[in-house]
Amino acid sequence: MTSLTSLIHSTICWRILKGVWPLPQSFTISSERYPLNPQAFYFAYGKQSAAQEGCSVLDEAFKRYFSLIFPDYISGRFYSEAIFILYALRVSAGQASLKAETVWGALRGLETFSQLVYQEDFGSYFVNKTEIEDFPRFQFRGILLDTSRHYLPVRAILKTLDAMAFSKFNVFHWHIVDDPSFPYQSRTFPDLSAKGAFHPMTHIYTQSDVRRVISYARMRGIRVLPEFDSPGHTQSWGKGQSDLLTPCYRGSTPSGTFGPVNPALPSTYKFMATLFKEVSSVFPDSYIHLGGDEVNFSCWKSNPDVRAFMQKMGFGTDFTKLEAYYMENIVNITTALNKTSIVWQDVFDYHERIPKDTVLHIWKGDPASYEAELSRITKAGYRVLLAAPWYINHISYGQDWQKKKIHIPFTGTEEQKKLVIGGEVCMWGEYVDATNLTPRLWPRASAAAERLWSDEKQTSNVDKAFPRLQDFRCKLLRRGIQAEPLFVGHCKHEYQ
Ligand code: CP6
Repeated sequence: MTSLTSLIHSTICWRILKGVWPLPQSFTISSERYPLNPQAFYFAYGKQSAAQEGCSVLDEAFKRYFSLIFPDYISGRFYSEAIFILYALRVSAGQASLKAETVWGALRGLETFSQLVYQEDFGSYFVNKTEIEDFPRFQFRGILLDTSRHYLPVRAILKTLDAMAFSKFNVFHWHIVDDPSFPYQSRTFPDLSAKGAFHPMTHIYTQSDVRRVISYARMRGIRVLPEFDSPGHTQSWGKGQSDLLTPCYRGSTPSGTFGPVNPALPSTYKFMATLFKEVSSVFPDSYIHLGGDEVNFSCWKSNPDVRAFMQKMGFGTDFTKLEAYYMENIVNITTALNKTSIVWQDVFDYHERIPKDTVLHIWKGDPASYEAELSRITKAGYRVLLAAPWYINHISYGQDWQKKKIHIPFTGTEEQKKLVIGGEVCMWGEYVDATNLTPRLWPRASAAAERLWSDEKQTSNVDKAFPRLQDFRCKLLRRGIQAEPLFVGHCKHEYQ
């Protein structure tokens, strides 16, 4: 088997390899190429395959990938049968086989296959003799979208899910509500969106919208992780749920403004238990994100009832104890609902009495500080998710995609290393809505996707990655994703 690096350099494989993103873990590709005739091409389930026709995930994927592979081909017949480890892909004369243990592995393999097919100048399709065995480096490869700072129409979310599948992302972290607006239409508390959304009819996600997003994501092998961030970041919640937020005081009288969720009232926990019961049934994923970040203590400090509660609980004047108490209660609520909690790193920083299966999400700081945090959290035995290196909403002049290829830092034992479950690209929404979401995400997020999928040694050289990413970006354009250019150049099929 030829080594991967020499393959990247060999001219034979140049055009083929340069379009496959993220790079498979092992790869042999030959100069022998086969023409593909869309009229004769079909997918079929292997005789030995456990999945057969009727498996909706793969039946639907075969249809999608047929059109992705043959973009110009219109009147094709489609056989809803097909062939095909995570996945092994072998392309030989007259037949390609894809083997996977799970339908999700088969989806990733279909994606790779679709990226291997290319078109000559006169339009005919080719694929080269190829053997691939592939698996992801991390199990959790996410993108966060923030639908509270700006409402994102469902179609913008679906488009993002399409593009996520092209880069092999598998988690959509839906930061659905926050201070500015509450667009989630709750069945049990309809006032939350009726009063807390930017608009009660047009700027909300109905139950059917949410179901549509979840099923669209599932068909592409993407889980939907909902975040209901509290006790901070909850200003919009207060509009539709009275007595939930803490009244702030000026001196001895309420000032008319409100702070974080009121942790001193039993009604708060009753409300949260009911809300999370609903959320855990609407979102089938085993994870729920509970937030817990950036709690400002000044309002709690100003409120005499909160201070009295602190005394009663023996917290003294340590407000981190109060926050810890609150988060513990919320985590217990979701644990009782059989869900695994994910919380922002702040929760670990306050205290270490959270259940050991809670996942900590690192979002703060420069490489030195998140590396230290990574080391502390894994030393305590918790699993972590890394978001800090990939703030995609931050932009700077030049080729800043290269920064997204950041080396994943690590100082610690092998045991600690295994606790890093993956990473996430965060698109905070202060300056992003449907007009600029796609070009800001793509192809920059793809750089992070490759870090999360591929072998780091094989893919860390940015000069070598550049032409592959440029080609991948053209592929995104060809597939209708308005991905921004990396640098000077052109695509054979420009965006229209
Ligand atoms: N919103 C929420 C945000 C941020 C966080 N939580 C945030 C803060 C600072 C930066 C990036 C994001 N906008 N709810 C922190 C997780 Cl630099």
